[in-house]
Amino acid sequence: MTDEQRYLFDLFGYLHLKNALSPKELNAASEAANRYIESAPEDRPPHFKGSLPEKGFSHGFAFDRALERLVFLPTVWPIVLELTNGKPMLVSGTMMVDDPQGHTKAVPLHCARDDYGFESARYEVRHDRIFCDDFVVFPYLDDVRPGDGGILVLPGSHKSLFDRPRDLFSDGLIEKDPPPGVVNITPSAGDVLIMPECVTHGVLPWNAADRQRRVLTLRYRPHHRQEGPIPEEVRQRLAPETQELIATEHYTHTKEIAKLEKVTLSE
Ligand SMILES: O=C(O)CCC(=O)C(=O)O
Repeated sequence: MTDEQRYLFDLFGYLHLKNALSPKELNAASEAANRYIESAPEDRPPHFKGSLPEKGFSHGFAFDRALERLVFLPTVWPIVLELTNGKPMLVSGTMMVDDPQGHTKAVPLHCARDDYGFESARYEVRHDRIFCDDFVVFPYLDDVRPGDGGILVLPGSHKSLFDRPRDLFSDGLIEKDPPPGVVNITPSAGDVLIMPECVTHGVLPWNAADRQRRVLTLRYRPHHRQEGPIPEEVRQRLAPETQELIATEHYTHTKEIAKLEKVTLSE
């Protein structure tokens, strides 16, 4: 993690990495995402559920190697290693799709602290490094432009020591112009957004008539936490490096992939 990234992530509670995917990585991931979205559910391998107008396509990261490679994006991997203190684990990787003819609804403001208690997600700085025990990496496969809608963030809220008053910000349901203090982030295709689960965030309704918003939701935790709900048949499809990434381990363990600055899928 660079000094600039550390400063911005600590200050705002999110990091917007522009062009984090190369054009080749983006094209391959985008084509694979379309194969998933456009396929008939009965033609897919087991556990790959989801169809428009729903928003979530389960285990999106595991559908195709082009999507699986995004869990080790070279521009993001050093950040995953820092935030997990060198103990990375991927918990899940759903693909979210907002679509002009499908899911377009707002998602109310939320964060792990609001939903599960103050102790549920940690954000700490120690030895000049940031540590998070629950954070999300969002690779964007489509452009989001001002006015389209999409993700909202309350910058700085990852450090809030007070509960958010429930009636603030239209009871948390923001369907039009974000109120002062709330920011609508508009990444372009190939950008990546990273945020801890304890930053307050939500989603505006999707307004673009000519585009979907396809985003992979890669959820990471330190490897001593509980493994994610990834069924055995889905695990078996993954490359050995990704199988190691999704495994839970003891506090004292060091994964082989965690020793690498760059991870390449071997199969
Ligand atoms: O970007 C999205 O559509 C959903 C993000 C979100 O609210 C979440 O992952 O908790």
